[in-house]
Amino acid sequence: MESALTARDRVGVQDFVLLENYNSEATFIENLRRRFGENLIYTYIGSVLVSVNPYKDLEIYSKTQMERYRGVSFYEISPHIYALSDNTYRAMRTERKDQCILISGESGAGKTEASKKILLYYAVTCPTNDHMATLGECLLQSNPVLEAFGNAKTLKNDNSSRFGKYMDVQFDFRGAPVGGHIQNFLLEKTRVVHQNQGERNFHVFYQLLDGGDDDLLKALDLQRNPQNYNYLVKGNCPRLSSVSDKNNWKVVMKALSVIGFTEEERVLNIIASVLHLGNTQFGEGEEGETYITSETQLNLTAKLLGVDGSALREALTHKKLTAKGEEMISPLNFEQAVSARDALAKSVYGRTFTWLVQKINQSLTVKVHSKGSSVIGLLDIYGFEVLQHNSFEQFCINYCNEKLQQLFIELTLRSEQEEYETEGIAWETVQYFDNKIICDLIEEKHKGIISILNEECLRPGETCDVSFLEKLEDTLGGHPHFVTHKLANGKTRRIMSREEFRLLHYAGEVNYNMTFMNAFICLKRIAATQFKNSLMKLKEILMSKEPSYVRCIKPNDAKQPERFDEVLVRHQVKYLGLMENLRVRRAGFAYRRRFEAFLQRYKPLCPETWPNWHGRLADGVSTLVNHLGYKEEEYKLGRSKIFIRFPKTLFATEDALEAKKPDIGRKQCLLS
Ligand code: AOV
Ligand code: MG
Repeated sequence: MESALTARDRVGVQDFVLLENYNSEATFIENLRRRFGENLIYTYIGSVLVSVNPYKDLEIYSKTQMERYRGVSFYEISPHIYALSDNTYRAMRTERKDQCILISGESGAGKTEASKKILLYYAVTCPTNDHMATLGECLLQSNPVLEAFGNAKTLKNDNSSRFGKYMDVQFDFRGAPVGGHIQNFLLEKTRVVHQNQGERNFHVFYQLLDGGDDDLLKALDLQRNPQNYNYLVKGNCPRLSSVSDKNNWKVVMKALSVIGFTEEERVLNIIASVLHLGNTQFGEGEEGETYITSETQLNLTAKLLGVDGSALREALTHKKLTAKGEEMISPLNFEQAVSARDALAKSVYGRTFTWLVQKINQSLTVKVHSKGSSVIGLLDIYGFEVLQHNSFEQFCINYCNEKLQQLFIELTLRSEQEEYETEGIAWETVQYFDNKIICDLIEEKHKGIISILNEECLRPGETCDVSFLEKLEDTLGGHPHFVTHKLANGKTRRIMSREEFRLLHYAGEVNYNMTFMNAFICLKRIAATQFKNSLMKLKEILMSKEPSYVRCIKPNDAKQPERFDEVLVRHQVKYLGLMENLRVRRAGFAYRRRFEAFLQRYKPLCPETWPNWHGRLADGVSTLVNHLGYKEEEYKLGRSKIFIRFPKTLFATEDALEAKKPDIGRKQCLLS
């Protein structure tokens, strides 16, 4: 008893539902902090896994560790991403139901790392299918490739995902992975031509310059130093201290060959052409016409892109208009030519990325169809982010996070409610913030921001920023989550400029700047609608599966180990709704377990259930808890599960078990 309490004090509880004072945020955070201090980065809220980014390598992901978690029940062993992976896998196998794992948290909280650990767990521990021995390897190797092309250093994260990713892993009837499919969501293409101070372009550019051999660079007419390229200098950050671009280049090239990719040359030409495009300069003639200053540069870019030089020149300096059924060519001025060049670079890069995803998907296609196969889906999106200047892309990223939070709210509440209902247990409502109101604000038909954006872009005229903002004000003024410089009393809010609107997201306030939004709005009108539709579709896919959650928390903004910034953590605990999650979980009952599992674990404590109980399971549990002296208000028996109201009841039972079997030491597991 004594030593158990000490352990509990030192390392906290492994499941928040076991906290005595579960309504106290301070206790919640203290539990996280204690565990973090002991390198115990994982804690449960029931079946939800909370993970705090350690910002250092922990020795907890080895093959030996994987073996520890294989086939072991959640509560028998300390919390881990492997436990969640294993549990999900077993649920898929035993219940024959598709599963999904939803990973959320802000930028830098550890989502991508978590998703990689899950994939690694499956690749290593699942049986292999003879026909598809390499599939696990292909699944794993898709990561370095997609990260090279889709991740970049931002101020928040040195390896920030700049695209959303949903990956299905398909298993055959024996539980061997046999196929996979990746769906990518809106890549942040602006980064190709512009980076904020302290940020970088996508990793692949630097990897190629640092890691490509001399002959390759010569063939692509590239120089080693990234500072020579306009598209790589904007952030003033050519190197990363945390990783070696050179080594990663090797990793990416190897990964491409494992995947069976045969078109490296094409991809490299395109990457190089983007850099050359960035260095293409324009001059202004006497009559205001725009021309390209270096023909050699132009021809080189055209060659790499596989297009005709004069066609490229035309595309960069002229635009095609159709008036009254007739095509007209009109020259672009200097600024327009620069925008056309940047738009081309972004488009070429974006399409290459999508094409790469398609190629990877081909290598993951199920080649041997088997009956009774099921799927585990993994969602790893870009985290919520607030930058100094937030544009269309941040709007989409934050909208995506908003949707995911909504799904979490809907499903956790719904599943809890359903559980109490199916088990026939009375349900107590828990108050929580439902962010549906913000999702509606963005996506509702006719009056959501995306709809208004669409309407505005259909109107004739070149600029739509002012009228767009006015229209937003007309339609949404007074909405509790939408703010502009205009106050309800007709006065103006001084701290906001006339060019921005603010959304009060679930995770914080973000000002979106119209001058940044606008440059892309009409170009990306279709993108916004497509993005909205793809999120709707994604939601349907996820809703059809049994969800598990990983809620990632970022312990500090400095990307440092051992630092637990309470203010920052408290903010995340708040907006992720973890306290509400816990209250819902505890609404009435802290702990629940299926009859057979409960009996199996505690049957040594009662002579009538030991060594085996032969009657109805419910009667066995009833006999057992009567023997243990559970009082009526302490527990309830549902149809298939026992619900225990207070943690102390369970602790007492655990203590009794330990006293009975001191050598097993299972108690320690329950606590840490
Ligand atoms: P994110 O995916 O949540 O951010 P990452 O998974 O990329 O965040 O994590 C950021 C960095 O934190 C990693 O590059 C690691 O250095 C470190 N890290 C995260 N999890 C662990 C772990 N379990 N063990 C050790 N180090 C870890 V973003 O994609 O920016 O939203 O958009
Ligand atoms: Mg990520």
